[in-house]
Amino acid sequence: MRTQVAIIGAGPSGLLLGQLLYKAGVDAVILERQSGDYVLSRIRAGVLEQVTTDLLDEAGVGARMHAEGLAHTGFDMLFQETRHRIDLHTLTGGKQVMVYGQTEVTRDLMAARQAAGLTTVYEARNVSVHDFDGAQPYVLYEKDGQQHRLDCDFIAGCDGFHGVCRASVPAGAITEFEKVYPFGWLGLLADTPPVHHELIYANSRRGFALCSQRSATRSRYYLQVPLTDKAEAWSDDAFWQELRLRLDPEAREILVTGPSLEKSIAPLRSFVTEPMRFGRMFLAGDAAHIVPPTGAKGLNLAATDVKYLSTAFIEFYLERSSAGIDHYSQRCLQRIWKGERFSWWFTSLMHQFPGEGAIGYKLQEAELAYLVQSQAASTVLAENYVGLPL
Ligand code: RFL
Ligand code: PHB
Repeated sequence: MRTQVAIIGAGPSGLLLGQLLYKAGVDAVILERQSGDYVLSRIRAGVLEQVTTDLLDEAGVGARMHAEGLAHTGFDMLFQETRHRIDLHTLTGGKQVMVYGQTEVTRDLMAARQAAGLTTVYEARNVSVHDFDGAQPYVLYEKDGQQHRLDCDFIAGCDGFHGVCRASVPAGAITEFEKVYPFGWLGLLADTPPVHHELIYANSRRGFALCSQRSATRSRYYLQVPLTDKAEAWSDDAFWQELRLRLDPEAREILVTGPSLEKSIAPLRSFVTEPMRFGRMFLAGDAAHIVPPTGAKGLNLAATDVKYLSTAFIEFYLERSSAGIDHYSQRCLQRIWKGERFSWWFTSLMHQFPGEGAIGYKLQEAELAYLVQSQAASTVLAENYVGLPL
């Protein structure tokens, strides 16, 4: 088989890239290790920046998001048992975010790809990437016990943090920057009405908590937990009880609990790869960088990588220009480091760090008080949360 762009990974990065290329008439094949159902079963991001919603519109997959997504013009910061609203709309001159689950974004992209009759090979095993430092790269994979070869002009590594593309780059050609946080997030999804119509980010002395949502009847909650905890060891009752203890009296009172649909623990990490281009192979999304989820930036950074990468490929094929390709890594990394900085800062402010002790809380509480009292400080938070301009 031959294609122009071989995309490894059918998460949101790979699917969005495939859709944008298809719209421009560039041919791509996607190889995905898992089944489509498995990809849809992973519960992840919930908050989309306008840059991302614009891109989904450009890809022609925004209709259901506009119909079912929830536009949010603010969120609450909770500390010392009191909530303070960050008015995104006022602080940023009219911007907002969209609460629409990554699962739904993925579902919409999968449906569009299927409707267009484009090739996605699910359950492609032992994918390996070859000769990307030369002019004729290719990909090998197994499907149903048979080996296949996919020849291409370019390889797009959209295969997430544990993918094969970054791992195939020779050690001397890549620099990795990493920070692993000493805790994880235990997430719970439930068909219960959200405790509040907007998100609540809570700094409690018991640890961070986040009240998010997927719709008016589906909630998503997170608790900071030690890395040694196992999701199976957390009963639903234990989760709800701990969440209540981290909320303010009003939220504690009105929180509606119910059986969990999903419960899982995600470790928190800051990670960046430089560069993001290796000859004819390009990394995009979680394959190249990870942020702790506190700032809701992961999927949004992935979407902007894909915007730059699709533009670069389209310029290459339609205008015979390699300028976009040559600048891809640098353009992405400028934006990524700003997202990394914000996510690290917001994580540091909102979580309890083992060993920090009483002075740790006191300093956080002073910064939080300043943040909600100073319009300048609130504006910095709001501006980063809604997303920096491209
Ligand atoms: P993905 O989603 O990991 O997809 C990669 C795909 O590649 C496949 N793959 C392979 N395929 C073939 N061969 C191989 N060798 C392969 N190895 C891997 C995988 O099966 C998979 O299907 O990466 P992508 O597409 O770059 O998307 C990135 C996002 O998933 C991620 O950044 C976000 O989920 C992060 N994130 C959030 N981002 C936001 O913008 N807003 C949020 O509110 C937000 N909340 C979150 C989050 C991530 C979380 N977790 C679980 C880490 C909340 C959480 C809890
Ligand atoms: C989510 O709804 O999953 C979510 C929302 C905001 C975040 C992280 C995750 O910062």
